[in-house]
Amino acid sequence: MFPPCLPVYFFAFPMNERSLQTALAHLNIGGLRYFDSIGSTNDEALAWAADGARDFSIVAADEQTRGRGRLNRKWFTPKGSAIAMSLILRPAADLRPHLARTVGWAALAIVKACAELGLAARIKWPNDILLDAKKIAGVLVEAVWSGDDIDALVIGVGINVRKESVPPAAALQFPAASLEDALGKEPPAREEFLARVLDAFIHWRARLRTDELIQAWNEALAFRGEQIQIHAGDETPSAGEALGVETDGSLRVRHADGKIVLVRVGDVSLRPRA
Ligand code: BT5
Repeated sequence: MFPPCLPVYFFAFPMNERSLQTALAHLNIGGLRYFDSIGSTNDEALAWAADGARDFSIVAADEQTRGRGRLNRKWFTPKGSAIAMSLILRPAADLRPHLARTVGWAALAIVKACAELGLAARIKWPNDILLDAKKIAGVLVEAVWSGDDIDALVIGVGINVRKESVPPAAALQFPAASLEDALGKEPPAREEFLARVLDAFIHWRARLRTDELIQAWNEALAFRGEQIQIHAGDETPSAGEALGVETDGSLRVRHADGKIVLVRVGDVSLRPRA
């Protein structure tokens, strides 16, 4: 009887350190730090990584008070409703030439976990995960450097699970939703979904160097073959057709004059063109 009862256990109790440990027990994680409330799990993970955290160590929190997106944009993680997780990786030498693919790897892990719930998620290049054209998750990759070498990577993942996690529209540049919205019913417990995401991280880690990863990234790419606007920092937005992802994770775009450019993973964001 025990295994069939497990999801009921998860539904009946809010996430806490114990329930998270139980959900992740089958994974070979390096370590786990759980917080009821924290500023940013990425900040904690960066400090822990600099202090010697082992590969595949995890920082997770029920609530973030200073959650960050790229360029220090605010990321909302209200308590009791979302996943805020940072994964620490110590990339082996054979993965180092492929680290530009990290954001795609993380996005594909979330896409796979959504597919297991019957949801077809799309990746708004480079770091947003969409369901029904609304953002349900974001990824923030940061590095700990040792001289010119990357010592550790911190992959921050924020996922809106319950409706209450979705910020007010006025705070957003792009529409947002939650797994609960997309499913139209009670979503899985957060620790259960996080375990699926981490399983999927392991699945794709073994394939980080392969063409299969780039192919899957292209298949999940939102706005492929469509006209998009590219916003890079303060520069005037440029426009073009999104052609696909290159082997180094950059986006191939065809401008109106036929010129093809590669947009590198950086502080850029995409919007569909009205
Ligand atoms: C991201 O940045 O999408 C990366 C978000 C990463 C968050 C995780 S949570 C765990 C870890 N700890 C952290 O402190 N961060 C990571 P970006 O592409 O820059 O998008 C940021 C924008 O998304 C904001 O400016 C808002 O418009 C929007 N946004 C904020 N919170 C949101 C939410 N909960 N759902 C959907 N959109 C949101």
